[in-house]
Amino acid sequence: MKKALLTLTALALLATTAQARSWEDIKKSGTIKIATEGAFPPFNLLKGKELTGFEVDLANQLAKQLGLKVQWVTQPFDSLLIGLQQDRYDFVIASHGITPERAKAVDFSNPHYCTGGAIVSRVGGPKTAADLKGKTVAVQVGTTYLDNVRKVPGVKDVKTFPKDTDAQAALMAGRVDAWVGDKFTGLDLVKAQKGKLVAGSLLFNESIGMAVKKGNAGLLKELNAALAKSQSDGTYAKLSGQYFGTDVRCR
Ligand code: LYS
Repeated sequence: MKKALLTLTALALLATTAQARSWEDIKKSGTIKIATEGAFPPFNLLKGKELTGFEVDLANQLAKQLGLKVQWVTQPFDSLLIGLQQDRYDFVIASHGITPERAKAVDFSNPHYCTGGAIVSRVGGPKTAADLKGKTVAVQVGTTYLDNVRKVPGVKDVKTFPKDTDAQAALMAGRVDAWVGDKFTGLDLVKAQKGKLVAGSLLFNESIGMAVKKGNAGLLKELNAALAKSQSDGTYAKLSGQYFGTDVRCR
């Protein structure tokens, strides 16, 4: 926790320096540089050289609408917002929950989907927050899952992993009692491990947004406008249906 807080403080400081590319600069160049994690199915996943997922398709559609080509960058989840501060790309779409701490360091778009953090365990394992008492829980580092599991009273140990898939593997291998992660990821995981894993209850809800460098209001306005259009003209609903069988926009 201490480390996460320090990192965010450092980010807030950095936010006041270096210049982000303005909307005019991006438009003139014809290409927008977007960063994601590439290790978070079904939202963003790098398979070989192919980047897929709901957020990847959505961002590609938004860029197309804005008349821009896309250059993708993938890097570990916990360094994505730092890279944004260093002007390594124009925005991040990587399932970041909109939290007050993060909002001190970056500016968030209107939410591009709504979700929650859910508990998954092996059959017979903990299913509710109360069940987590005395248990060991696996989560990805730098996430809202970590922050929220820490708030559950009586949890014995929280083990952090660089990637969400590593945290899931720890659950499957029996090294922890439960995994806390995205509810849609959890559903896919339980389906893939049919009969071995069970979905427990939701620990918290969150709105997910795209992040731009603090103060990059021009780019934020364009992204919000493109998202609103996609949500009103049926593009978003169609894409969401393909990935989730339901419309995941915030309501
Ligand atoms: N939604 C969670 C968060 O905001 C996790 C997102 C990405 C996990 N690979 O921290």
